This record gives sequence, structure tokens and C-alpha cells, in this order.
Amino acid sequence: AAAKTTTSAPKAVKATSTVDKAQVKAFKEQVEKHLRTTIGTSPEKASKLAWWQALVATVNEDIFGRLTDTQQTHAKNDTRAVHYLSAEFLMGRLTINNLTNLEKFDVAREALKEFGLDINDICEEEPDMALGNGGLGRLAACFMDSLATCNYPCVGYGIHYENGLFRQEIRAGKQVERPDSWREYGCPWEVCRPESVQNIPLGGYVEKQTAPDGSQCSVWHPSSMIKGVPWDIPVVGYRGSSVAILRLWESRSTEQFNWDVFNAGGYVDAQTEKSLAETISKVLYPNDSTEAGKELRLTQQYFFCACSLRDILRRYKRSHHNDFSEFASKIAIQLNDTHPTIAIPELMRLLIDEEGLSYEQAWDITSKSFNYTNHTLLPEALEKWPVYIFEKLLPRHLELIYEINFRFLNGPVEAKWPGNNEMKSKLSIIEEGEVRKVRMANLCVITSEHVNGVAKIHSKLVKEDLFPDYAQLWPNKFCNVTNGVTPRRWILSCNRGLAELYNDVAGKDWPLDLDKCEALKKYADKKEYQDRFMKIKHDNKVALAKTIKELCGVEVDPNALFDVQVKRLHEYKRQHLNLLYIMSLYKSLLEDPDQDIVPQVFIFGAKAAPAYTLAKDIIFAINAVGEKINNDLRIKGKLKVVFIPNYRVSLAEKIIPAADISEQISTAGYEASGTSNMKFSMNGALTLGTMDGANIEIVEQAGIENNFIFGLSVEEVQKLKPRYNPWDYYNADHDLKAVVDWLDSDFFTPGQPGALSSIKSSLLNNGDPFLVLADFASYKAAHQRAQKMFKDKAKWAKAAMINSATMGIFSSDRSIKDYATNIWTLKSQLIKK
Ligand code: 9GP
Repeated sequence: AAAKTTTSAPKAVKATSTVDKAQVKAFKEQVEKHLRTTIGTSPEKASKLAWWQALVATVNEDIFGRLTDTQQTHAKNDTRAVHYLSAEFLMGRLTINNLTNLEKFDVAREALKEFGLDINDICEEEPDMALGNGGLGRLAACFMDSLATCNYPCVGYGIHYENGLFRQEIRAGKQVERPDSWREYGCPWEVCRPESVQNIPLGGYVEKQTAPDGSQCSVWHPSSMIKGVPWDIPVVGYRGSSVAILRLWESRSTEQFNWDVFNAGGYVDAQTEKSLAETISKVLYPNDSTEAGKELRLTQQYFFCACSLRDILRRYKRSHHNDFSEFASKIAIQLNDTHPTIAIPELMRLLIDEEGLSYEQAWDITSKSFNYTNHTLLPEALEKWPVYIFEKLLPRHLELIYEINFRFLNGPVEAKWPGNNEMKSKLSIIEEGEVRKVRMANLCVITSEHVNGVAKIHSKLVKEDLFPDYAQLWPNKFCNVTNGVTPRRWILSCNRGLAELYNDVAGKDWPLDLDKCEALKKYADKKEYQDRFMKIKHDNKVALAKTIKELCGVEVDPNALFDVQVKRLHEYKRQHLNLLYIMSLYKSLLEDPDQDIVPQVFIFGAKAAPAYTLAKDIIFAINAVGEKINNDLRIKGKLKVVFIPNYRVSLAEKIIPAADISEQISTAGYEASGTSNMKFSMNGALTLGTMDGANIEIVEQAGIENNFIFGLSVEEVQKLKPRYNPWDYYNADHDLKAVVDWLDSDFFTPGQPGALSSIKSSLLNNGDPFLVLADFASYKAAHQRAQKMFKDKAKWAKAAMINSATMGIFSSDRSIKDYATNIWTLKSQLIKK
């Protein structure tokens, strides 16, 4: 629909007036039917959980028919499909999202209202499906939504973790990790598919055998088998286009239970094998960089990749029998980071050892099927597995990796750099040393047809700094696909006020074409629209203030500036830079409590990896500083600091629409992309950030004048780093020195001097690896600019509207179309009913 050209404010549309009464009645009847016949209770007795389950059962009625239509269309058309392998899918809650995508939310809300229920309240019963750590897992979830919405043939494959990312509690200011058993009472969205169970071999040894024709072959004699049980979660495309499948594998023992041992009285021993096998899908690793559990982690990766590849082969063979000549033209496999790399030698092994193809045939297929996305330059997150673990768990795969490596080094490398052993050892998949290691990223690059980074700057660094020699060999292999987020979840579902405004100015199709939102730009100077936009923001802030009161016990004023930093806690993301600034602001308020500043609320949410001590210390420091500030009457409520516990997708949906400022303050060159930065801008927050990751592209769209950019650039960081001395900055800046020294006192931690000293120590004695002190002054200046602009309501509203209106390119539909066109060569399919 064309955008309106009038200048008067669009009238607020009363959602209830558009809801069809007959649909509400039918929906209500369905919910009641499910309550009675599926859940086994009645409206009089039902708990909120039961109502939620009945609601899901009602939604599922709509979903499964569409799923069958989708699968039949894809099977019939038999075009190329993508198989997205990811160790993480951070799906969050599905109910409101699915209702929204089916365009049934309003109907469901009205139907529940007739039972005297509030839909948002009922949907609070749904546990978050937190099967991921952060950005990487949430990206995979947004991509599934877009794949389904854009009707691309696809399957997402991952692990059915029994426990998702830990639940964070804050006790006495400190993070405490509790298990997150997200499906303790079952998950009504998932369907078990016993007919597609897989058995996965593990361990043992490889025997060399001579074939009758005299050639040598390898036979793997595994020492154990693990059963992979698939659970399917339907992913509903917007307006019910197609329904994609996310298939998650649960590990089980092939022997359910050892009866003989049990009968002989070994009640515990009888369970041993079962528990060992189940351990594989028990937990999501909350940290990519510790030593602990390496063996288990590699087993997890192998387990889900092996199950997925067998599933892919099974489906392929259904229409192509044992002829693999079309495999690569029908199957694209995307490796989401290095976690699923083991799928490469596993496909080689399946094709050679089980399907009887030659090495050359198998390599031809494998190297045309795989693609790899890099999501980080941090060395500790680029996986390397000790060779001895491979020898123990995956001896045949190690043999194949050696073969791939040998052919690579003696083929392309020798041809390009004849006799250059230094180059060979640099590019080798095997890292020599006291402990020899398999470099998974090298295996990905050597095998994959395309290697992409996730934002323009990151892709440039992947090509030029991380893999420069590979780029010399294969310059065209490297490309960029800037990340994106789904506007269905991140505007339409979580910010209904803003969604209505976009309906009015951009027509109702903007969730399918986010560029349409640009229509709002021409109203950015108009007072009525500014007022409406800021009223929506204010309402969201009121709602968040209520949540903060409930979760943190702190009263915050919705008229204050809400400054938000929510993301995993990591030194490179620099939550401690934010904290130092807050301390400096507090200090200046103590010195002059009457100064004319905009009241501010600093909002944090972050989980720290359990073994990352400094990250946990930063959480403690934020809470300690917050406690002091929030209770200090001298500053007259001008400053508040809250740390919202257990940050997760469902909290993000409440926090992001209420933010005025989005803190994206990583050291330039370290945040590959960021995706919350996109969500914040879409919802009208101004970015206070560095020129890093996708911030650069956000500012390109929304204008540098509408955001607060500060700090060293990537080039400046690279130049400064080798000669950086944090003491120079500490000694030269009076204010900075004072706040850093404050950390050493017991001002914020009465009776516990030194409780915050580890942060000071990391900044001074440990060399400040992420240049916090170097960026402090310009960070402070950026805050001062933000303060000034916030006082000018019209200017702020205009900037917020322009940010929101110009985020079209950050729809994950655009990212997925980029992948589909440039990497996967997929065709969108019209789903036949
Ligand atoms: O740290 C990156 C983050 O910047 C990016 O937005 C996200 C999705 O591409 O991936 C994160 N990387 C990881 O979580 C681990 O590689």
C-alpha cells in the first residue's frame, strides 16, 4: 500500500475493531476443546500452564497442515535445499511469534479475553527455548524464520539439549548459575520422529585391508554406538507461507537398560551406559574457550553432524537412489561457525566407506556442498581439537583429515608457493607443537565453496587478516553477508505500537519488505508523528519500568533516558567501559548534585561464562555500584543503575522497544557484527557505539548525526595496540584516574576493600587488552552529546524515527536472500495447498 501523504497524525487504530467476531468465537471453541480433550481439564480448573498448552494445541492445528503442504511441494519440485548446521538455535518463546506469523494474534487475544485471560500473562508460562549462547544462536533462529517466510527449501539441524543456557540468578550481587531445564514438563511445539532415528558409531580403531584388486582400504571398527532421536520444531513463515523444520537430535543409548546387570543387583551400574550416552545432549556449553569438556564437546559436534548427514542422505536417496551425481546440485550445507566442521570428514567417510565412491568423487561432492560462515576473529573461539582426542573418538575421520591436508599442501599450496615449507605449516590443517591439533577453521576454508563474514568490516578482516594466504589462493571464495534480524519478532511481535504506526504510514506489508518503513522518514519532522512515535516509546518504557521493579526491586522513572547494554559479558564488549563512565557521572553528581543533567537509567543484562572470572567480577561491580547509586539520596534520583537478571530472548523483547540509547561499545575490530544493534535501531534507539561490526552499516543508513559514534577505528586500534600503554591514559586523565582508583576502595563494597580491584588490575597491570582507557575520553564526550540531544525533544524524536525507518537492509530476509542468491543458489518455492 502506498504511504499516506497527509501530514496529520494517523489515527490510532483500535486493534479490537479489526478482529472478526466469528473467528474469535471459533478460536475460543478450539481452545476450550483442547483444554478439555487434549489437556484433560476445564476452564474452571485450568492453571495458566494448562491454558497455554491448550493455546499451543490450537495453534498447532494450523501449523501441521501447512507443514505437510510445504514438504510435499519441496519434495515434488526437488530443487536445491539448504541444510543449516548449527550447534545453537536460540529460539526463545514461540507462541506469540507463531500467532503473529499466522496473523492470529488479535483473534487469540480476544478469544482469551472472553475467558477473562490476558494473552501476555498466559504466554509468560512458556519457557524460553534457550538452546544458544547469544548472537550466533539467535541469528540462526532469525534465519529459520526468514527461510520459512521466503519459502526456501531448508532444514535446520542442531542439538536437542536437555538443559539450555544456564538460568542466571543474582545473589548478593554475584552471578549464580542454575540449570535451565526448558522442557521439564514437555514442550508442546516439538514432535518426536522415531521413524528417523539414527545410530552413530564412535571410538574404536581403523584396520587397513587389502581389496581383491590390491588396493588398500580402511575399515573402521567403532567401540560404541549412540542413538540419535530427532525432535522436530516447526518454524512458521510470516502469513503462513511455508513451515520449515528445525530438527534437533537427542542422544540416547542404543541399549536402553542392562537387564542382566539389573537382575544381578547392579541397580546403578545397569544405568551407566544409558547415562553416558545421554550426557552427549545434556548441556549446551556456555563457553567456547575453556579446556573443560573438550572430548564431550567434540562428541556433541560429531553426534549432531553425523545424525544430520545420515538424514540428508536418506532424503536424497529417496528421489535419487544411489546415484550421487546430483548430490551437490540438490544439497547445500551451511556450517554456522566451526562447531559443525566435523561434518566435512563425516560426509567424505559416508560417501567413500559406506556408499563406495572414490576419494576424488567424494571430494568433488563435498567441496561443492559445504559453505562456512565465520562469526568471530577471536583466536580462542576458532576451534582446534587435539589430535589425541581424534585418535580416541574419531580415528577414521582423522585419517581422512590427513588425506585432505596432504592433497591440499601438495596440490594448490605447492603449486602456488613451490618448496615453501613455512607456508605449508601456516596453512596446514594440522598445527604442530607439543600437542598436535586439528585447526577446524582451516578445514572449513579448504573445503568450502564460499566463506563469508557477517558484516562488511568483519568480512574484510576475515579475508585480509585472518585468512590472507588462503585469499591469495582463492580470492573469490571470500564474501560478505551482513547479518539481519527478523522484523516479525523484533518489531511486529514485540512492539505493537510501532507496528501499528508502520501499518498506517507504510501499509501492512512492511514485515515482508522492511524497506517500506522508509516511508516514516518523511514524517520525521512533523510534530504529530514525533509525538506519536515518542508516546509509543514512552509506553514501552512504562512497561519496562514495571518489569524492572518486579525483577530488581528498583523504581525507575520512564521520563529518564533509558541507556541499555544487553549482551553476553565479555571484555571486548566493554561493559566495564560503561561502568567507568557511570562512576564518573556519579562522582560529578556528588560534587554538584544540582547540575542540570537529564535523569538517566543505565540498564544492563548479561550472562558471563561460568569460568570467566573477570566477566563475573564485572557483573558484581555493576551490581555493587548500582546498589550504592540507587540508594544515594544526595543525587536526587538523577541516576539509576539496574542489572536485570537472566537476560534472554523474552526479556530482550521487553527491553529493546523501551531503549533510548543502545550501547554498542566493543573495541573496534572485535565484534564481528552484533545483531542487537539492529534490533535497537529498528525500535527507535540511538546507537552510542564504536565503528565496529554492523554499527558501521547502521550509521551508513541512519546517518552519523543521528547516532553517537566514538572511539578508535579498526585501523587506529591496530596501529596503537603494539605500543599501547594504559598507564599513559590513566596518568593523563584526572577523572579517569579517580574512577579507576575508586575500584580499589571499599566505597561500593563496604567492608570488602579490593572486591572490585580485579577490574583495575586488568586495565593497568594486565595491559588493558581491549583499550578501555584509550577510548574513555571520547566515550564520555559521546555521552555528553547524547545528553544534549535528549534535552531537545524534537531533535531526538526525529533521530529516533530516522533510525527506525532506515533499517530495511537489516531484515534477515535480505540476509537470507543474499545467501540464497550468492552462496546457496536456491529458488523460492510457491507452496501448493
Ligand atoms: O560475536 C559475534 C557477533 O558479533 C555476531 O553478531 C554473531 C552472529 O554473527 O556471532 C557472534 N559470534 C559468536 O557467537 C561466536 O563466534
